[in-house]
Amino acid sequence: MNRIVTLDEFIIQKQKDFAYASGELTGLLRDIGVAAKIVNREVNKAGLVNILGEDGSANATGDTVQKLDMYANEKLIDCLKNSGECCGIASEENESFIPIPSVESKNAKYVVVFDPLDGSSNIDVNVSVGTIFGIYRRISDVSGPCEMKDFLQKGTELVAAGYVIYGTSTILVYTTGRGVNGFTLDPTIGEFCLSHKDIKIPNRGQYYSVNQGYYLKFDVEMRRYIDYCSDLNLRLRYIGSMVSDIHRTLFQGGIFLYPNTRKYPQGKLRLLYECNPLAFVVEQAGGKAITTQLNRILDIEPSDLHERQTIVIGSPDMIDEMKEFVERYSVPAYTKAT
Ligand code: AMP
Ligand code: P6P
Repeated sequence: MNRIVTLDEFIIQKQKDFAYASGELTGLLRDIGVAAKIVNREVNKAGLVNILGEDGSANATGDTVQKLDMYANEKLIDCLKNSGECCGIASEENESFIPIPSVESKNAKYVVVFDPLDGSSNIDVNVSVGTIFGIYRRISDVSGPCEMKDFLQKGTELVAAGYVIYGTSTILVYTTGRGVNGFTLDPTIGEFCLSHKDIKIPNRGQYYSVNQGYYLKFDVEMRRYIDYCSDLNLRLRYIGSMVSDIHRTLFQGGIFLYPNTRKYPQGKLRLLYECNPLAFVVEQAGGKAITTQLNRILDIEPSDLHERQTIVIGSPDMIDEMKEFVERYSVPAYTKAT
């Protein structure tokens, strides 16, 4: 019987690979683990207390806010504010970034981006939802408060990234650029325990994941690739919760696509706190993550906290095949029908 390795033990162990490390990143990662446990507690009992449903407001990006969204957002912000290792936060739920005063953050050198509860429209029907996070080293002068440029960094600058999926079990998956590991929450001891060591995505899988309802609104090259997946008898799996769809893709192989549509000409998913962190994890597991224009997600220079991006992410061989379809069938923009 393998000895239990808790998330805290694992994080502390990994710090030893960096003799010069002060323990700041370790502290921040552990605080994210604590926040995940707090959010998990409420997600698991959401049906029993009055935090289901909508709170009637809209968030910074116009999406209807679920009560659990706001709860998760508040808990994550509280944990990071108290951490002392984070000097600023950017959340899907907040229009601008949240500087954490140096008296609390001891001139910390990290900023955190997160989607506190992705897929939250599924909460009321008991479908898995998730938290997505990314950690950057600040690039502004440490003597002052954090600045917008600390958050608008390319995904290649991420120091760490990961997600928590609140499903049949609660699993935290993260990377710091040296592989990907997964930790399952054991509620009997209240600890995330190492359950998926050194995760590697299969080179290809039997699933493709896309909202088929938008098929007729996709560009021709996307429709041709989706037809190809269907011709191969691949199985369509689309949960409508990005963390859940990516988690399945990571473990079983496959490809997830959210192309541009008329409603979302830039794509729907957010670059900073959805696409980049998940792209970092999937690339570290041996997968690929590109836009429908074939640009590497992690290389994109963000210009806005909430900018949207098209994304195709998953098994490397399947991404390569999809690229061939784009190269073969894409029509130059000036000839595309509006
Ligand atoms: P720190 O002094 O704690 O901010 O760590 C400095 C750098 O060492 C971090 O930015 C990481 O690149 C690396 N590092 C420190 N602690 C850890 C850890 N627990 N896991 C992975 N990398 C770490
Ligand atoms: P659609 C959830 O609202 C979300 O942001 C992602 O979690 C999910 O992948 C996507 O939107 C689903 O969008 O347009 O297919 O309902």
